[in-house]
Amino acid sequence: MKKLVRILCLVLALSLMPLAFASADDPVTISIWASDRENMPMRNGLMTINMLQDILGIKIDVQSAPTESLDEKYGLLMSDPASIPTIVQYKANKLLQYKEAWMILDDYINETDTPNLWKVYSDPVIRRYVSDSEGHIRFIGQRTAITCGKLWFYRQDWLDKLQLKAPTTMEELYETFLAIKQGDPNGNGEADEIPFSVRKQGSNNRANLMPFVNSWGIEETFFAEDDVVKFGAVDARMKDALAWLNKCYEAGLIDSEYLTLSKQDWYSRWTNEQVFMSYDWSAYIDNVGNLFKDTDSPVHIVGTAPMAGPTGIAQTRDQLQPITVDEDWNAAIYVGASEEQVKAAMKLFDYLYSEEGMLLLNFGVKGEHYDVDENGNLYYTELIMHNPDGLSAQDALRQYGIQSMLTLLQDARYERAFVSDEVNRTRDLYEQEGHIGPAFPTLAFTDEERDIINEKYTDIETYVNETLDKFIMGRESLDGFDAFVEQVNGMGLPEVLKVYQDAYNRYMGL
Ligand SMILES: [Ca+2]
Repeated sequence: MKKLVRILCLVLALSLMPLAFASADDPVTISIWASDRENMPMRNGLMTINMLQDILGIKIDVQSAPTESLDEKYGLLMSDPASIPTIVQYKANKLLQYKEAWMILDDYINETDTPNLWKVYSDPVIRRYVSDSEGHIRFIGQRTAITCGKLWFYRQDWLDKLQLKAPTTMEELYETFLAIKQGDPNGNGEADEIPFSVRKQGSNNRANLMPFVNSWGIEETFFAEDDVVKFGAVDARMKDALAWLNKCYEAGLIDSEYLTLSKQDWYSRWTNEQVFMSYDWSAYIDNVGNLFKDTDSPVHIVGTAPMAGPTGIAQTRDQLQPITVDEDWNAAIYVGASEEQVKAAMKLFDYLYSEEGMLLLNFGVKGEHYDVDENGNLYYTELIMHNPDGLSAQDALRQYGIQSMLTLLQDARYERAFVSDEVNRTRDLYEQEGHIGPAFPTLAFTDEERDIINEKYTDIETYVNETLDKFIMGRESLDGFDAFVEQVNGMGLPEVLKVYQDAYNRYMGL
């Protein structure tokens, strides 16, 4: 009994202490739900997370969500309001599906309190990317430094060996693929070359194959042409593009496993001297080249501009937008967060957008992970570029949480310092010579519009996904293309397009 009284007295004493005491000594805790990838960790204990806590005087608790079935995990999280942390980082459209769950940030982003965010989001074009259908800012975006993300690259040494000219059109590319297939550039006497091989990527496994259709002036799904929203899969031009893909597939010029190939298996095809060309993130020009580092292969990987289609269009459209809305880095603040937590979260975001924050998250600590040369250029130290534990430069950075999931603002200097001259040359070529086509914006829908999309488009998407692969692989003849279009229209595509058009008009202010 005596003991209980003592405890009660202690509790009473604590409760009578002034509140200021608690806030001065106990930092605010903010929790962050975020995608945690094996090669891109977002976890408690990362160097960057620890440093941010010290610098900002807040406590950060990362709730790591391994990327396997991330959509389901996100759905579960959102179905239980008690479990939603201060900050949720995810794709823009997924965040906007639950827009009422997020604080409206319009007033929190201003010149006085968050000057670094203000610099970016006072621009109405940038603001659009992070706004809901009523124009309210609902999250902070992943700002991209360089818009050329993915590109085509091939083995120049094989072109040289077979005395082939660099192809510049889709038809020439087909001829080049054939010559590679028949010319035995790896010299083993077998036609085992795979002229075009890609690894499966993301939720759409075709993602590294389909950008070829951009040369026909279309995209796989939604795109706008003269401000009219269209659906690429049912466009007449898609039939021609699919005919090209099917022609290549049937002749064994495109990897028959393009839907399922893992990164490791794709790498093996390269080191087995089978692959001529691919399409992937620009850094893969270097990653693939590095696979041959300790071999005597004469491999010489170079980037190439997109091939021109029938009307001369030589573009890729799946490039990075100023805010990469379809990646997992966009951050929203839960409406259930306390005022103190909201302030701490905004302080964190503003810091991530500052010069100092950019350097920490893109480069790490000066003298340790990076340094500055006499011309003021930043470069990574040996610890990163030639990591003593044998890690790639990217993995070396990411083990510290540098360039990891909390990076809300990428730095062009990072992008340039990290890659070879060949990658920089190719990216410049894409950006400066008009090879990056218009990207379709991520639109914000009203609840009613979203209902129509959920009701109609989910089935359309599944059907189109399956059928496009059947056409490419020749399991279904392209003679059936018109019937396919009719089927998709019957499933409600016109209603979905109307919704997209309305949302697009709002977005563009038309
Ligand atoms: Ca061969």
